[in-house]
Amino acid sequence: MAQFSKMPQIPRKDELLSKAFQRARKIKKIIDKHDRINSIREYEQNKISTVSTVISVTIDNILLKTPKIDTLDPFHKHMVELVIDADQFKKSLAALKWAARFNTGICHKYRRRLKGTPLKSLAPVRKECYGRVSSILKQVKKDFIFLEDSRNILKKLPNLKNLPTIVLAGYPNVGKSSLLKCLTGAEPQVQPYPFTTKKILLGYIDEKIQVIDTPGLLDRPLEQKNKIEMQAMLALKYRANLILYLIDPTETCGYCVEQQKSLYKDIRSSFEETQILLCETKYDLQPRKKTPKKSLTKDTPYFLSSKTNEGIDPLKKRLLRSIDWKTYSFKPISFKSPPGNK
Ligand SMILES: Nc1nc2c(ncn2[C@@H]2O[C@H](COP(=O)(O)OP(=O)(O)OP(=O)(O)O)[C@@H](O)[C@H]2O)c(=O)[nH]1
Ligand SMILES: [Mg+2]
Repeated sequence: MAQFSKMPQIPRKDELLSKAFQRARKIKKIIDKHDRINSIREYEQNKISTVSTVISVTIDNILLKTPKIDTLDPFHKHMVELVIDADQFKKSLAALKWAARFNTGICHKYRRRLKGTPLKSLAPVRKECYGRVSSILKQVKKDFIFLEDSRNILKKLPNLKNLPTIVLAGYPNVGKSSLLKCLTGAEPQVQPYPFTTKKILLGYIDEKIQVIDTPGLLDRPLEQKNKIEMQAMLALKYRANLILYLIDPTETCGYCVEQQKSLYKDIRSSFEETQILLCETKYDLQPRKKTPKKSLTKDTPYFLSSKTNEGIDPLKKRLLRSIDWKTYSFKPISFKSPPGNK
């Protein structure tokens, strides 16, 4: 997701500490022969300042470049909540903020303490400060790890464009990803088993239409849908200007037509406002008869084959012709008999 791709890599707490201590080690020890104690004092104070600065700059940069989940648009916000523990994410950011502030305060205190410290105790006092800094970061060790793990998940979320958008939906294994490939040239993973697609994938028709391929849905209530299916539901709810509902009449997907029709009915009633086109997939596997092919439902479908490309170009042309650039959506696409792709 674009918003999270700018989030900087989150170091482990030990990485951050060694970076800070290493930077401090590089400070040159310049001793003024006439004022030995003060020059050493200044040297130790500089070391503390450097450690404090490295830690607070690193953490401030993380806080600045991490998007606020609550200000994301509803689709992205829900997607984030689906893939990571958003509450923990906020708590971990707050913990880092606390650590940075506390750390600055401690370092400030020790720098002042050095002012009244005798020569032989200067280095030990500075080391004591290092110990305090380490123990503060130790308290947020898990937060560094959690944030980095989350960043790695969030940066993989898709970058959606602001284009008229079609969402492909249907049971697992019905041919959604194959259709995405045919329509857009995208290279999704296609496998002969269900639940191949585990996250939403994108492709573009002539750079004018965005097509979202979703994980397979099962015909079951929303509360029972798993996190992978929920990504498909979010795409349908928030991003679909048009839904292509795919039915596999050959049942080679492993699900019977009745189940697929029942999900179709569900999707129609859940997304009443959205235009839905029915597509029957794997047309190459269907027995050819001389009489026009009969539809499985009362709605007239497009008959498509991603293997032989039958029906793909007419569908593409129809979609491109139907773009309504005023609303960034699609004009109503009506089917006139006889059913087919002409
Ligand atoms: N013969 C034939 N096979 C197809 C066609 N479309 C897809 N398939 C096959 O059906 C299987 C599933 O295809 P996918 O495109 O991965 O299906 P999917 O709906 O994306 O599946 P999930 O991601 O698991 O939900 C693969 O073995 C494809 O090769 C088609 O038009 N004709
Ligand atoms: Mg797929």
